Amino acid sequence: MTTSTVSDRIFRSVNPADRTDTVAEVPLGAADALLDVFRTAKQAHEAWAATPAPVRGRVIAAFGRLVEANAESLAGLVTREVGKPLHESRGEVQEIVDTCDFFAGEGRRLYGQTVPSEMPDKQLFTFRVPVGVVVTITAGNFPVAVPSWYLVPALLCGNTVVWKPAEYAAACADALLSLARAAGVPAGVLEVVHADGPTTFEALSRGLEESLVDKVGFTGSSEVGARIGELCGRHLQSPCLELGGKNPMIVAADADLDLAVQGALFSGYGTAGQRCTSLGTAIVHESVHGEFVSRLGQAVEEAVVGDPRADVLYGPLISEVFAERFEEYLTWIGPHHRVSGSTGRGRISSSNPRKGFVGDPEPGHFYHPVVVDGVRPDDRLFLEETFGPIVGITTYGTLDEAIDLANLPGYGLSSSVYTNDPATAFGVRRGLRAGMLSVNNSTSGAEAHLPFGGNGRSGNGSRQSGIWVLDQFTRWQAVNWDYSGGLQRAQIDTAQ
Ligand code: UN1
Repeated sequence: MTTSTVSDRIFRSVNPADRTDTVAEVPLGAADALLDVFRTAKQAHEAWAATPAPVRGRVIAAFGRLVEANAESLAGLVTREVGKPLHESRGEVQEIVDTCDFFAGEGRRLYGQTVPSEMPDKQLFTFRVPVGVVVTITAGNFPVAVPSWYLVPALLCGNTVVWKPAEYAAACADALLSLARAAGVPAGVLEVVHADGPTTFEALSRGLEESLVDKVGFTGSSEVGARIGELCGRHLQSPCLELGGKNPMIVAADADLDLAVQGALFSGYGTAGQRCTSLGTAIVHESVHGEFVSRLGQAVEEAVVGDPRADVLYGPLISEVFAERFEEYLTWIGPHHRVSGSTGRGRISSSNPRKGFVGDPEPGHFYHPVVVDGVRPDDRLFLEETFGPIVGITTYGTLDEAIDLANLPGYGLSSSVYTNDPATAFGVRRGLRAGMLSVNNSTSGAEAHLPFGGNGRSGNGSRQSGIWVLDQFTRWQAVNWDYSGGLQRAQIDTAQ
């Protein structure tokens, strides 16, 4: 950020595992300062768009190589700043490398089409044109991988990018920016701004008004996503929205229950339940429900939680905000779901809060895993995204019932079904509104080159990753070239 973006407010990003280690102190920009950065990005756009796409692709390739070479320190920073276990942080960094691998090659494709004309001596073409300045606002749960899903394709397509990361992931953003600079991404082409939510919203609104912002990409809550969608809609823009999820897992009567429990453990409690793809509710066939509850209860009892530098299932929640919201859920659950043992119905959590804990739990935002059996369709736990280590369980009889339950919360991001029967798997595929479905795998862990995104409260149908995201960061331009020497009139001269 340029010095003009500095306001007098400093944000202190702290390690959520101990809440004393200061990871970064960043000045938060004022709206005027953000507008200055949008202008810088606007000015930089022409030259970057004129840079041949294969050359931009080489910059992306260099960026990927640098991220790979610095993977260990970047992963360590992710763990330190947002509390993700080191093995997951390494995976997150790998996701950037995969994204760069994919898009470096796209620099030599970025195909348009040649299209036949209705008329002789006329040729039609399509070209992909960069949209201009992309402003992307990202969350802290994937502080580097998910941002790379915006930055990498947007830059490759010839856009300039202003990235506003979550404040509590500021150091990760600055580290990624440094690697991008070292790889040859010029100043102005990619900028990071640090700001709070209201300031960002004000700057976005003015930036859209002054035609400084051509595309908004947002990953975060459905509520904020809806506000961004409204704002963009007023300027006839369609943002790329990647929002929340209440991701269902359907466990059919014929499911491999051990596999299903492993999937529930990973996607329900991995990342402390703070992925947009985290498991929300397991919808289990009534014939295997008792067995599933007992095996998941046991797995949860044995789970090791704690210091994210150790080999744990998950570490702390990312920050105060997440912890407060999760506390509120726990308080609500108290009177609504009675506690019972790990094999009965009701709320199950480790009886000894220190059991299986690595490190000192006192100062950090640590929470034990919770399983809530018997959630009903009108239950808050059934309907709302919790973003914490908690999984609800309910039962179904017929597949249609399971599909209705899975769609009921109104989200539509990820989903999974455990079955060995193709008719069940494809029946679920047809019936679910989710943008992503895993068969015999968990709701989390999408690969970096398939379309990622959701429907309903999970997004506006936009997709990230792979070739599909190119439609977010380019616009089609249609060209028709008439070399007949006469005026050929479409529809009129070709009418029979
Ligand atoms: C997110 O939580 O915002 O599929 C993204 C997954 C990861 C990405 C999650 N590859 O779980």
